[in-house]
Amino acid sequence: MQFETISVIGLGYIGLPTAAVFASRKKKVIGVDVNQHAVDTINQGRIHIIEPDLDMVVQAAVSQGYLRATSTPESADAFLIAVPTPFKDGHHPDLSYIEAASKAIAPVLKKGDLVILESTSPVGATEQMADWLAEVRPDLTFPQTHGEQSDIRVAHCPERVLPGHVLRELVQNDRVIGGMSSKCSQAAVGLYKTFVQGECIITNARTAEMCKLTENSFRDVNIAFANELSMICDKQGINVWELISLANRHPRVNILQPGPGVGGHCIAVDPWFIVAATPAEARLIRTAREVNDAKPHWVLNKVKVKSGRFNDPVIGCLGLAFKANIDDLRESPAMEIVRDLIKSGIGRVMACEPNVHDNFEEFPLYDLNEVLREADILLMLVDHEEFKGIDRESLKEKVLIDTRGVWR
Ligand code: SAJ
Repeated sequence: MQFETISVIGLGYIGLPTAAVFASRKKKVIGVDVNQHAVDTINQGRIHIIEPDLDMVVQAAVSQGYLRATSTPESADAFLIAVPTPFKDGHHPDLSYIEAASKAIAPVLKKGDLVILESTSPVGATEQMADWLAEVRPDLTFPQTHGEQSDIRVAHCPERVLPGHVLRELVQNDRVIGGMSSKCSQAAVGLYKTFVQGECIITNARTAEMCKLTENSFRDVNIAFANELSMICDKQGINVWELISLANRHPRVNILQPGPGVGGHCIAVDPWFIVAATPAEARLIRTAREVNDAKPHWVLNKVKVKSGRFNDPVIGCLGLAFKANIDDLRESPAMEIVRDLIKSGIGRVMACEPNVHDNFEEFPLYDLNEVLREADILLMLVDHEEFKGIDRESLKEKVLIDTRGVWR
């Protein structure tokens, strides 16, 4: 099957790199986004998100005429939907972006087209998407009613790239391909083989959906274990970092690292999709979410206790991003802690985030040296490279609270 033109719906952290990589393989790519600013920026050969090297790939793709962005879907041979799937009240998945995207592309579909859902989705979302497409296009046949004979092929192929390493992981990672029929899967493999060097492994759509949720829940549960250990060790007077490195010398033990909590828009969200669908069974997965969500409050309490001996302490907070060496503040536990500290009024808060430069107005940011000079209490929240070089000797007089093990 030949895919001359590929349309990517949603030009965010996943859609834009995917569109750019297809374009770099000399495919004609039409990127679609409801955000006019994103569309205009991309059409100027620039990017509206931060991801290493992506600017160069997009610049080349646009200037060579392979990538173009628009806010209105156009005809193509394959459509990839990469829109957000957040949760709404009660941690239930919100599929409204997928619904809007499917209804937007349905009018331009033609016989033989392939539609792929890439967004992380609860089990059943791909079938739901196919139903939305079929509602708008009763003149075409879909796999849920016509199986292998369907006019339109539909598959779920979840993205699994790590922010900060997206361009490499897009190409090198293995890819799970969950078609709604075997012809759907084969078509999707054909498309991804344009650039994927990893293996493309075929399964059905529901298993592919669950696979992505499982990967992120696995990580969440394991981080929760580390976070729980850190709180146990604190009570027992044991250095958790030393403990974990010792336990990890066992050939079958591999504990992750504790932190101030779990952030980002994936690991803190996706496990809830499993819990929402099977609440009675997903007890461990729910508890892990609760343990990780409670960790920022535990850290805040630690600061309050340590502040007790000062009158009006200066509290230096190192890092705001959701993990090291990025600028992404979404769902960041460090942000939550700093906000709550400011609200608590227990002292003067000086926050430092070397990766955020402009357009940050929520509270003042300070230079690292200024924070190191003035703080009575130093709270390490993100293990950015800049903080690893801090001279420990110069901190002798300060109270240190290290949520990341930088000063282990
Ligand atoms: N974290 C810890 N301790 C650790 C590892 C991570 O506290 O030992 C924290 C981080 O500080 C951060 C959060 O967990 O706050 C998540 O960071 P991460 O690096 O584990 O993951 P993300 O959210 O950047 O990307 C994840 C990846 N999933 C897995 O590794 C299973 C990525 O491959 C997915 O594509 C991505 O979610 C996604 O889009 O779903």
